[in-house]
Amino acid sequence: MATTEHLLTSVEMARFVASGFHRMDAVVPPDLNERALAEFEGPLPRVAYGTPVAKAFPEGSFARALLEVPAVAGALRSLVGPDPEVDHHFVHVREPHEGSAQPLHADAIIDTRADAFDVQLMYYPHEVTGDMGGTLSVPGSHLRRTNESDTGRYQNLRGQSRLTCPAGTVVLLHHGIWHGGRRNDSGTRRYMYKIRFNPTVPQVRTWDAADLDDPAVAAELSRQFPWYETATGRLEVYNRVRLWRALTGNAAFDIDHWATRVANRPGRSA
Ligand SMILES: O=C(O)CCC(=O)C(=O)O
Repeated sequence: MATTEHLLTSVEMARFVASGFHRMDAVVPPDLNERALAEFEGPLPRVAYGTPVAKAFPEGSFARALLEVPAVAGALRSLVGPDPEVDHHFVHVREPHEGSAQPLHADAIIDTRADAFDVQLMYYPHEVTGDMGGTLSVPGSHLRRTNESDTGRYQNLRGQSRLTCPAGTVVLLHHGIWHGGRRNDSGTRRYMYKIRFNPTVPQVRTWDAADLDDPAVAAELSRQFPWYETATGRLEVYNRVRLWRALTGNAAFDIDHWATRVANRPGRSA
């Protein structure tokens, strides 16, 4: 897959670590979007959990073509590394005037990994307007580990984002982000194709790390989101530092002493 020219920078990776998503508007060309809409009318090919991408999506298949869009290939490789496995894939449909929304959730059980994550690709083959049930997500929620729909009773968090986008938009998300399909009040079916990827290599410097020492990296990792209260947001900065240490292989990285302070246990080795 053509990736080298489209790898994310360290600043973009840090933005992902802080926000939990990387959005690419209209990166998929119109002919592939049309093909997608036709494909989504039928059943998707069955993919067993943990199938390598090349086997899950053979040459010539729609999904392979989607993953070979250069911007998608580069961003995916930056986030999950080379040769990921497909966990599962699914077409999520919000029916016209369906009358209800999905509760806010994360896609799986509590996941305590601090040094690895899965990536979820969400692809929208047509324009999604404000009344079409765009996916709701909460930026910066991905490292606040929850169990499935334990967050389902939360309504309208400050800073939440209800996606509207042009056709051909792809969003790559950390598996832990709180999200949910919204109510479709329009007369048009809304499609979203999701693929979850599992890494098969350590996710260490898998992007273009030439700008690793750019001060904008720490600025991104320090970013606050509106649903945090000041003190609550500190936990997210700490969680990001732990993930950034793992992603860069730099066990000394810190912001405002948060990770150093809580690891300080003089005279104890384990
Ligand atoms: O339909 C959507 O926008 C989101 C659906 C989804 O991601 C889910 O059910 O986990």
